[in-house]
Amino acid sequence: MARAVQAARRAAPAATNDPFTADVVAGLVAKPKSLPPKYFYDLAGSALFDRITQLPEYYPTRSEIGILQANAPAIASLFPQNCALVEFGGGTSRKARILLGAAATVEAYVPVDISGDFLQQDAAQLRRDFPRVEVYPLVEDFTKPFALPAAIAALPRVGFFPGSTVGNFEPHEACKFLRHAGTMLGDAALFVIGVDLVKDSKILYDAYNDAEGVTAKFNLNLLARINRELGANFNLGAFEHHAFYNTARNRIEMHLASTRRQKVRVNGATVDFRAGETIHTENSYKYTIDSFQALARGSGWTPLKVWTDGLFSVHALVNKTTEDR
Ligand code: AVJ
Repeated sequence: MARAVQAARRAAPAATNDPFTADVVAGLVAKPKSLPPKYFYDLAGSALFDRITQLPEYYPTRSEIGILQANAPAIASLFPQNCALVEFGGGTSRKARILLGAAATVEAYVPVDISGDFLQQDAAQLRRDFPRVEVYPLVEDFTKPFALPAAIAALPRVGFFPGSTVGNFEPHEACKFLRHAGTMLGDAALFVIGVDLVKDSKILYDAYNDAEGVTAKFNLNLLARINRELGANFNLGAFEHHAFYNTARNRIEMHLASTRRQKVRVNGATVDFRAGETIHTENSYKYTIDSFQALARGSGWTPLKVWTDGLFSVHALVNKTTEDR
């Protein structure tokens, strides 16, 4: 964010029409305290996430890329001719490139991301690398309904939602998201979704508690971002990264735990913390192949095919009205 904008925000608090401010304040006055994980990805957070994807303990990115590379022709063979590929959360097109390389008739690519920082830059490089593909970047929060560009109105659509980002939703929210996506992508739509699998809890624990501490930095950067953008005074030394696997609910939980009793000023409000009190910053739900297919069926999609390496899964779903593919 531009320095002038930061200064203006500091001078004039309570800009409640800004969703970031409103969500942060609401999350910190709630009991228990929580913050939405979509706000992890400012410039610093995106760079930290990129480091996470390269950690030895963090298998999901490597697994998913391996699955996509090994099965790209099979996945692309399910695409309708001359389709538009719509990626939810397409901050970097690294994974979409694998599909674009294998699907020769894709006419348009629409990356949708809450942060515009990388979108435009990445779009320019994509246009050079795939001259046959029209690129229409959309800066939108895909957890809320949004409109697709008019330019792709006449094309059949393929949704792409990699990274197991679907695991950030509560299962009932994932259902709502899948239904919205079905309406938006239309009757002939295919949906390719990456989903992390339930597995040995030690492997899951280590993936979110890396030895180098990058995941801790990524989690704490949320407080640093709130300090930077909302002029808050979180003491980053007085909060700790806590991540654990909740076996009963099949999810990794990330929290920031206050190491002591303290008060924090945020946008004109004072937030009290008890010693040990946490801010719940992320859920990362894990599914079995069956449990995800059941969720998809209950959300208006028919499972068509699934590819897995035993750690991660990539599902192809088809919008229910077109089962005769
Ligand atoms: C991008 C949501 C899939 O849950 O594994 C990585 C984010 N958080 N390490 C995940 C994340 C901590 C990631 N997703």
